[in-house]
Amino acid sequence: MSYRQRTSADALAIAKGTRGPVQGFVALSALYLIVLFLIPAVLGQSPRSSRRKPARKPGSERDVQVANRVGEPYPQLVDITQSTGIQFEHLSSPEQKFIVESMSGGVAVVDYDRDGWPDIYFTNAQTVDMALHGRKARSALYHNNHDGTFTDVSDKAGVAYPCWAMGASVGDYNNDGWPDLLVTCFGGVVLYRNNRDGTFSDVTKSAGLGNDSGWATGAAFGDYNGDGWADLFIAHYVDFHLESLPVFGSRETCKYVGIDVQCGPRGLNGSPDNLYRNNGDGTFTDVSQASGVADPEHRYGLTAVWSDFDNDGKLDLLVANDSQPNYLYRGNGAGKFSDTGFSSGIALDENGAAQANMGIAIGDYLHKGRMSVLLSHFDNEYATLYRNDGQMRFTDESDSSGIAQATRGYVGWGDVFVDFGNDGWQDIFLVNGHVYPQVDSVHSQLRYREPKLLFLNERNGAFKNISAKAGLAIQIPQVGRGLAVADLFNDGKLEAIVENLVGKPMILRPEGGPPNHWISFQLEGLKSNRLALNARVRAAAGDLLLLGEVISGGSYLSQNDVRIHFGLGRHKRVDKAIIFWPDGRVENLTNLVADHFYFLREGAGIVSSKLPRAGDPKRP
Ligand SMILES: [Ca+2]
Ligand SMILES: [Ca+2]
Ligand SMILES: [Ca+2]
Ligand SMILES: [Ca+2]
Repeated sequence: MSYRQRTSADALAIAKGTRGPVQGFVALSALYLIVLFLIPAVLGQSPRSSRRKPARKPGSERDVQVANRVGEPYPQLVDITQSTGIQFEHLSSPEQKFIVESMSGGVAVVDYDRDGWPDIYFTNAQTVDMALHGRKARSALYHNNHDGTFTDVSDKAGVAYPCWAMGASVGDYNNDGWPDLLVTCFGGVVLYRNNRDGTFSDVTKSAGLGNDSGWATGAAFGDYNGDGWADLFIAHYVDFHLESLPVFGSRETCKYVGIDVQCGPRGLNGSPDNLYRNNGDGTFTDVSQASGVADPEHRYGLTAVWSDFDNDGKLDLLVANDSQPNYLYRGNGAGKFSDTGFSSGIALDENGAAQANMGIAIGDYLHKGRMSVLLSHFDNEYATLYRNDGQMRFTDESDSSGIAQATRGYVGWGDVFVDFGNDGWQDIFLVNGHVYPQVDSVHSQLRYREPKLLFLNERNGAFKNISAKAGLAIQIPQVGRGLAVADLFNDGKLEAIVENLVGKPMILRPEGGPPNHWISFQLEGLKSNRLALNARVRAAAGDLLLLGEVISGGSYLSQNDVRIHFGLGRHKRVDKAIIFWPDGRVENLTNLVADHFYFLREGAGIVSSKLPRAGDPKRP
């Protein structure tokens, strides 16, 4: 069977079609759009309270500031790392002679102490030389001090030395309301149970995850069988062993543009993936084979994201495979999956080629009520933007959107759909950095350190490269890997946290954007999994029709803020919000005032709301 051929099962699914509640809402929401044209826009000042902002050095970057489609200035992304007090540095070997030294650097946002302020966990990895000498690398958990600074609490929390760490994802596997941390490692995974007192316990073995011993990369919690307990998928990359290290430059697959480089992934054996069902008693059972996601071809898995891509109410799973076709597993809601990678159009690019798929971003960048996908790739390729056309059909819009042209020549990793300007349209942000330090010695455009890329949503399916017009910080070349976004300072602006393979991270804060409004939702499941993973919010604010989802994992080995944040442009309220809980319950909320954080509990609607930085910082 050719890669392009549909299976009969896929054809049947397409023929049957589905019309989920989200699609129905699109029609309803069109009414809001009509109403909007009848109401003159009323511009107002944001009522957000003033706060001490992290220090910002004046620069000339404002001279090249760009405007969005309605003429508003796009914010400048300012490097505030120094003012946060974060001292973390990722270790790396200068020559990167082994692929296992090139892939680490995931960053997770997790409010581990539930004070309402996002904290940050940076993973770290030793070099092969360090490992051979019995030395470990120190990962770091930074507590958010509520004043723009962070404090390293790794030792007290007990999460400084999990393993040879790659990335981290957040879930609440025991449904106690306290987020737990899953660290992926070269050599399995570590599950840290949150002890509710600022400390974590390594429960990997007692939870039944101790047999996962491969090179784990992207991990994602999601309740695929709808029993209210978050299950866990873990992608594995290369079957790699320190006892039999492939020799640098030794064969054809260890050379690049004529120079000797590290070997892999091509030429090395891949490693299968695992799905673990949550038993609801603190343990997991390996159901990889029975569920159909075991990856019998041993593709080089890097990132995984759960979402309901065809809006049929059943959770699906997207797995990005380096240099090989991606998996898009369609779930039947009862524990079985079928791979629709090829029939959906997402396994390969539009030319039928498998790319070096690294990071996954999902977002509804066209306000269609469906989650589209962005995948980051290698330097001789380009980032692929797959527009979700419904019913598990995706169209490769990389060229027509302008993304392909602007991302060629870069090695992309962490990627997100993010609305830094709060105008209600999600832009695209990618971090880059080459795999081989040796490319600096080649007389070409290739460099080990690469700048980041920022694309403005043109609201018509196209994106405009504004990387040179959003401040100097993102133009500084680095060896980027992980990327997460979060409203770190609870002021309605989204920061980006970039973890680099080499040296310090970079935290970017949007400054000088338009006085747009926003809204933030934190969800708590009752019958659904407590962290409300894969719950969705559809919000209508005037002409804006927004879709957000609570997601575990994603980007590249990273974890975004689990709160759903919407930019609202000049709209001072959300006219209507529909909450789609994972267990199928649908709740409607109306007339929500903007510039507030809303806490929603399943079945109880709004439990509380608060203004930025106002009132009791404790969660309800
Ligand atoms: Ca916190
Ligand atoms: Ca927990
Ligand atoms: Ca489950
Ligand atoms: Ca589905």
